[in-house]
Amino acid sequence: MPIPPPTPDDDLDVSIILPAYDEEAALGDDLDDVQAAMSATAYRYEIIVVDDGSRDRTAEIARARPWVRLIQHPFNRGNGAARTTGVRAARGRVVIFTDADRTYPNARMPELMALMDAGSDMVIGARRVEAGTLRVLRTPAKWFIRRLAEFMTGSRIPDLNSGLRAQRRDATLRFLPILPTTHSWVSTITIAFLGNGYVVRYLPIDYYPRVGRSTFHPLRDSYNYLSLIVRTVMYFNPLKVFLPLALALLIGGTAKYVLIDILDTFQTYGWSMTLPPMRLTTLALLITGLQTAVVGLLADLIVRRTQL
Ligand SMILES: Nc1nc2c(ncn2[C@@H]2O[C@H](COP(=O)(O)OP(=O)(O)OP(=O)(O)O)[C@@H](O)[C@H]2O)c(=O)[nH]1
Ligand SMILES: [Mg+2]
Repeated sequence: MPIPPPTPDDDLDVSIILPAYDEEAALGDDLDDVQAAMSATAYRYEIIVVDDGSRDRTAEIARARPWVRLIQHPFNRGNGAARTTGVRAARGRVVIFTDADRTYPNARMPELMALMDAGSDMVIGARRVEAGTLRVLRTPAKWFIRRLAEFMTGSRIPDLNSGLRAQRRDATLRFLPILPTTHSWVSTITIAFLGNGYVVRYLPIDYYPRVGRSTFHPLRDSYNYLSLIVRTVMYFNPLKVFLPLALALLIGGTAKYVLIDILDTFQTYGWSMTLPPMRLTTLALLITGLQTAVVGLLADLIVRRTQL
């Protein structure tokens, strides 16, 4: 049964968003899978394709399906920008994301919704295996960022940047201003939810090799990845990194003064009642430690004051 186009004040249960950039090889099959899975449920839903400035037949394939809402970026703005556009346009109280490259089991979407209805704020399809393009490069990088995010949020994260996920739209809107236009959008929103006390659950899923050309670029995406690390540290809980760092520098400086500066001086010139002057490196360690602590406290203050 074709879905009537949503009216402005239409309150739907869920909006399924597919960001798509040159995905003519896969988009049609993904859309049909999503439609087959969701039309078998009682949910009131819409399917949104955000065409991110594709140069191939991506838009045409979406238009060929009247039950798809097609939103187009005039030029390529990035995977994250496409997701932000989708969330802004969505009318569902929940938004579900999936990629348009046949890599995710879209038939599992009703299970994501069931877990949302059971009181989750976000449900992530946790991939059992990594099958992404150039996975030898990506696996260690992904492992490090996942462990950093686990340390920062104090929670176990089986999969940080899975593209198949469901999340509350109202909570997502809160964080849109800090979300990047790049691939790091999904990792950042996961950390934002975990860092602000939302309930995040995981659903183990399979992950399939991509259909169509990948635009993963090791250098560009490694840079984005580094900025993700900085953002992860600075946005949600800076003290968790700055304080241990400051303490290490202060303890290191103090230890050096006692065990090297003082002992060295006394061994050379004999014991005296006055403490010897600090050496330059000791001073540098202690001052850097103090500065790191102050920067950490300031960053924490800013995070707390601007808590979204
Ligand atoms: N790469 C890329 N994907 C985009 C962009 N805009 C939208 N997308 C879509 O975002 C989704 C995820 O992007 P992918 O390139 O598949 O990212 P990935 O899954 O990490 O990488 P692969 O292993 O190559 O599939 C896909 O549906 C893309 O079509 C963009 O500017 N660049
Ligand atoms: Mg992909």
